[in-house]
Amino acid sequence: MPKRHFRADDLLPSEITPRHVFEQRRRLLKSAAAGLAFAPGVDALAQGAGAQKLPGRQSGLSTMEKTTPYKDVVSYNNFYEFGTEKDDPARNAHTLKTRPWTVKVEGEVLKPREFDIDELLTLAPLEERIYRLRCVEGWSMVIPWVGVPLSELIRRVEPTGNAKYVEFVTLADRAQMPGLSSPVLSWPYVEGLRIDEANHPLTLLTMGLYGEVLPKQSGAPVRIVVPWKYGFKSGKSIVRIRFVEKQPITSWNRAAPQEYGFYSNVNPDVSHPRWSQATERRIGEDGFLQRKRKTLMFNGYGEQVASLYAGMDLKRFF
Ligand SMILES: Nc1nc2c(c(=O)[nH]1)N[C@H]1C(S)=C(S)[C@@H](COP(=O)(O)O)O[C@H]1N2
Ligand SMILES: [Mo]
Repeated sequence: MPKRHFRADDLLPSEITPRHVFEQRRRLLKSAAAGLAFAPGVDALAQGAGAQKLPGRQSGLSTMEKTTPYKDVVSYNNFYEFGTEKDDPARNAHTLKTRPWTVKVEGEVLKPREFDIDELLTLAPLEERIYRLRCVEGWSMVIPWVGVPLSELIRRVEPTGNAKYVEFVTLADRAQMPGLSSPVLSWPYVEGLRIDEANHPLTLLTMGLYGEVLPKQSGAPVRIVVPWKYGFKSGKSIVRIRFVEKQPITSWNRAAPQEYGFYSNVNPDVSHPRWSQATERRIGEDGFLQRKRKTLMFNGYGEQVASLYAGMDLKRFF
């Protein structure tokens, strides 16, 4: 049987749950079989003591694709605040202090306020959503994230009519983040979405993965996950969310405007100036015989998000 790429929209929720439960059971069995192999690995290095559980109810928005092994999810990261090599964040992020933690929400809102991390965990019932994440560099993973729709936060601060965009600002503390001494990007790391993208039900305010609180290298204690955009739109370790009228200047856009546009929707038809975006390498299944996967428009989430861009020339607004 030819392999196919499952998409969230191919599936009825009733088909998803049993398979997912099955996979989770298999995961547990595997980790049990591996004994303590999980515990003292790379993750433990960055995380300190054993990770705290953070289960979420399974979401019908999950993909049915095979999830990327946990060890790969926590050892192959982009988090330039902790270095630019893929294994730097797992080695260096242990210095990040994730509690206490607050996220300040401000700008064009009627109710500006701070949210404590514990409040973010109770904004709505936590959901586990298995989403693809595709990096602009051409690799991808499938990760069971745990979080709540970002719209749950947005609703509570009551954006004004001037709130056209949302800017996400990451922690920038030299004492905790050795990567800030490099000028590879302008710090703090800034990302942004149009308000309708931010309010889209797929946009997840994320506090965990694989049923645990986020490992530090994955953007603890809170990050955004926007599954139809290249990974860099999913800002990590967020401390400020600003509602603004003008399109924010994001860190990657500032660093290389011809290479990284504001929209950054996964789009196999728009090449990065230095490489094609037509295919991707799924982390964890690399191997000699592994063929590359075709990258899907909007990372496979077109059914849900294409309407956001109706009438827009996505080659111009890349
Ligand atoms: N603060 C911050 N957020 C960030 C980045 C970063 O360097 N700093 N890298 C981005 C990029 S390029 C990608 S691909 C994803 C990677 O997420 P992961 O390491 O959890 O897979 O995080 C994004 N969020
Ligand atoms: Mo990325």
